Amino acid sequence: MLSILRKSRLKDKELRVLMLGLDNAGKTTIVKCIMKEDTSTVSPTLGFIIKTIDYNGYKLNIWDVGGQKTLRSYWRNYFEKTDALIWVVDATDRFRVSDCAEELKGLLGEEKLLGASLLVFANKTDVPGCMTPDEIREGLQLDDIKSHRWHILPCSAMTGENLVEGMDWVVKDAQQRLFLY
Ligand SMILES: Nc1nc2c(ncn2[C@@H]2O[C@H](COP(=O)(O)OP(=O)(O)O)[C@@H](O)[C@H]2O)c(=O)[nH]1
Ligand SMILES: [Mg+2]
Repeated sequence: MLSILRKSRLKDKELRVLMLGLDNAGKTTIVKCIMKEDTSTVSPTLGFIIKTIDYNGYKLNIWDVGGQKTLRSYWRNYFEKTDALIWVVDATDRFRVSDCAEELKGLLGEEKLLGASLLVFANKTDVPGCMTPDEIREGLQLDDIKSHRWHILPCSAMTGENLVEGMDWVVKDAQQRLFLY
């Protein structure tokens, strides 16, 4: 039943993308950069923002949800019908890697997210000395993930590096699943 629902939504070329990560990772800035909006005035997201991006004929409904510790318990209200989860990591934040790994692990154990593919954005790679994608891959133990298809990309919401490539992967992965069902 779920796969039929998915299929019809894919036919409509609409994808629901959930953007999550710890606070300050750069989620809102990434969305703004993709939308070609001014990225110099971003304030912490207290609730959620939905932005619709037209990408290659697909409508990506991107849900940008606040990541502060007090807000994380509300994340589950947004899980329903998620096609892709974009997990944004602040590559300069070495102190919160384990916190970040823990939160991601919790999400991947959520039943409602089982059908979603996972894109990990290692953001802020414009900052010298930040963690490499390999370090983040290790820190988040991505190689242990068996429940979801995943992909990691270094990116920057300041330069725009790899943001389009990330959306590309999300759409291609969803397309592939359409053929698998
Ligand atoms: N240098 C750098 N700073 C960034 C980047 N992305 C976001 N930031 C900054 O990180 C801070 C948090 O960004 P924000 O989008 O509010 O994070 P969110 O809490 O995940 O939505 C802001 O001061 C942004 O300007 C990036 O790619 N490079
Ligand atoms: Mg935000």
